[in-house]
Parts: sequence; C-alpha cells; structure tokens
Amino acid sequence: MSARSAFYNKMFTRAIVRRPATNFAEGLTNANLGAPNYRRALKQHDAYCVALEKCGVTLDRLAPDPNYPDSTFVEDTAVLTRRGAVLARPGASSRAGEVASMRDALTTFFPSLLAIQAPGTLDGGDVCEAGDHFFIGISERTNEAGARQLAEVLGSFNYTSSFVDIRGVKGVLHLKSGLASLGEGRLAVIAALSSRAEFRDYDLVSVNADEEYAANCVRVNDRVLVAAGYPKFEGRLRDLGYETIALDMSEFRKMDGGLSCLSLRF
Ligand code: CIR
Repeated sequence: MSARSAFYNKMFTRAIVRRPATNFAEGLTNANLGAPNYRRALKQHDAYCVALEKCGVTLDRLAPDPNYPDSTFVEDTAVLTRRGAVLARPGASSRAGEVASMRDALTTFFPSLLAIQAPGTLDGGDVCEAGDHFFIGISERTNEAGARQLAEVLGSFNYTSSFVDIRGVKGVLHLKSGLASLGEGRLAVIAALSSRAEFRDYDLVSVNADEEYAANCVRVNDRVLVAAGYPKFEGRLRDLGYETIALDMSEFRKMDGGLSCLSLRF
C-alpha cells in the first residue's frame, strides 16, 4: 500500500498540555545550551497553547508536576490514534512516573487504554504518525521490545508500521527530533535520515543541516507549527502552500525538547 493511498487529513480537536514546573531546569538534557529561563519558558508555553487554540484545538491543561521536571514534554507519555491509545513506558527512569497521571487524564477520552510493558520501553517522541502508517524510532529511549509491542497494538488497530533505527544518529534524541509528518504523504526530514528506505514512498522536504532543530514541526489541522528562527525551512513550507505559525522554543530546546513534545494531540 502506498503512503498516499492510505493518507487522510487528520483533524485534531483536542490536545493535552502541561505547563513547565518551577524545577523544569532540573530535567534531562544533553543540549549544552545553558539553563533555561523559567519565566521565558512559561511565556513560550503560553504562546504555544494560543497557537494550538488558533488551529481549532481545545486544550486540556494538566497541573504542573514538580515531581517530574520533564513532565511538560507530555508527548513522550502516550501514543494517541483515532482507533485507540497506548500508554508509553519512558526509557529514562526519571520519567517513568509521568505516565500515571497521563493515564488518569486519558481515560475520559480513551476508556480502554493499552500500555507498553516491561521489558519494553517507548517514548511517544519516537512515534511518527503518517496517515495510516506509523514510523517507530528505535533510540536510546525506545528499545526493540517496546517498538515491537507498539507495532503489534497498531496492527490490531489496522495501522501499518515500520521501525527506524536512530541509534547513532547524532543530535537526534527521538525520531521526531529529525522527522515530521506534514500530511498528504509528505515528510520533513533531516539529511541523516532522508535516504532511509522507509521513507521512499513519501515526498520529502529536507531540512538544512544548519536548521535541523526545525524538523520537529507539527501539522495541526490547516497549519504547521514551526520553531522560530529557521527561515529556510519555514520558507519552504510556505512555498509549498502551508500556513505556518512560528514559535520561539529557545527555553525548551535547552532541555532537548521540540515543538511536538509539548502536546498530545487527538
Ligand atoms: C528528555 O530528555 O526526556 C526531555 N528533557 C526532553 C524530551 C523531549 N521530548 C521529545 O522530543 N519528544
């Protein structure tokens, strides 16, 4: 089945977000960009929420959770699809406890939640939905057991999936740090991943080496949220006809976070 035949334009009506807690700077990071400024992070998070609402999405705002400094990166705790949801099992031990409150938040919308089980680990940031197909990254956070469990669940929902091994791809924490689905069978992808066989049926929008952070963009209904400060990539999207909303992500970038990680959309 080709990527295109399976494609439908997914509409999101809701998203779950969680403002950063005061100890946000104590989260995990390898970015070496210095400590994030908390007030600026809150402002950036607020702007992100406004942008989601502008895209037509109703927000469920979870309370900040200082027990988990990385808990603003809600995307890593679950995989949400039209046909069902799966709780993740984060690969970083300091983040494992984030899943419990996400379970509570999701049960209203997904009464029969499935969950990745040990020894599997899986971060939602490693899962890229492209129509009826899912790319599952095998990374430092998501192991093969976790990827296989998710593939099985997705198969039971009638989705296809393929694995993309990103271990050893420099500067890419999660698959979606270097890959985004733009809809209509089109992917934004960094150079290190663009020749992977898994993507050969797609139109690829390549992201320049000096703008790699921008690859983690998010198509939300009629718009694409992009990180501000990456004019070549944003220009390419506009040339392709996308309406973009550029968002300052500087403080989240310092914590290895991108645009997609700040929400769970469904
Ligand atoms: C972490 O290392 O887990 C967080 N500091 C950043 C998570 C970013 N999430 C994502 O890319 N999906």
